[in-house]
Amino acid sequence: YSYSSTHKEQNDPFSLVADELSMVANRLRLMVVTEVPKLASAAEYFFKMGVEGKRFRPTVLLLMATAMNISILEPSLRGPGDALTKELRARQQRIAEITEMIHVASLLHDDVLDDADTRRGIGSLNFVMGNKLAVLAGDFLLSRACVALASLKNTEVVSLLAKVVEHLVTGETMQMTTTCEQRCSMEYYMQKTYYKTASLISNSCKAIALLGGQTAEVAMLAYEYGKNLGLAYQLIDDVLDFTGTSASLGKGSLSDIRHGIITAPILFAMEEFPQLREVVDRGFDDPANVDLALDYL
Ligand code: GRG
Repeated sequence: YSYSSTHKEQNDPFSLVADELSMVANRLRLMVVTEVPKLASAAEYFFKMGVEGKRFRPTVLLLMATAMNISILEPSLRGPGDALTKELRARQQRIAEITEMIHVASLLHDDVLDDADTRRGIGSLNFVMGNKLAVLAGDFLLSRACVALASLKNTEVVSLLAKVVEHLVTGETMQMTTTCEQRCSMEYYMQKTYYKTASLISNSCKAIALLGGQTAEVAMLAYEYGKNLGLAYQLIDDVLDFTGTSASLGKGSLSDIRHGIITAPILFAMEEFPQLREVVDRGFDDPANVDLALDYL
């Protein structure tokens, strides 16, 4: 990574972390090595080249690390070559890897819960290897993530990311609520979205700050930034589910509504058309009801 950005980097900030992202990808592949062949092929499934997804979380985390480390290091310490920078940065890279591993574990379990058959443009792991192995592979990734987390020997960071797993489970459970009375409010949606999506991003941003030796105040700002970014990311994801194509999404569109998941576009439409509430209350097991709801969007 470079401290004096070139013209190319000014136009494309992602190129600042491009090399590091491939290092993260390589390390992730090594982190899931196991001698049990079946488990090995399940665990490495979404870390293989070409199906690594958008890598949004590691990209954000490494860019945040780049921005923060410049601001705390004395000018004499700046530069990729010195020992302090390298050590600090290596620990922040571990957070990028652990975060991506927790994310992939949650995708594996999510696809089992939703009975989804595609992910990242290929067959989901449950579709290809079955539900049982997909659940076990998710558990295995979580365990490897925990071991990597513990090796950082920072109890605050361990608690932050351990709590995220509880949040993922909580958000997913909140999503299972069926009555419109409970779930058809923006407040409920935002809380669920924080747990399901933003908590991982916000807490890992905070971890980057803490491992970078930033003050508690800066760590809190990093958390707030990650929270808002995570909420925005999910809102966009929700809209894309209605507007995207199978090719751009890597899975079928309209999958949220078909799974009965109430997302922001429906909540906004409901504000304008209160009669949509009745349609939502009927549930979306009947495809005709999905079509009816789509008419309001
Ligand atoms: C045991 C870790 C664990 C979780 C269990 C299933 C579950 C509880 C949580 C699911 C959480 C989930 C899938 C939230 C959705 C977050 C989201 C926006 C996913 C899509 O992220 P992208 O678009 O995916 O960044 P890629 O494929 O690009 O990485």
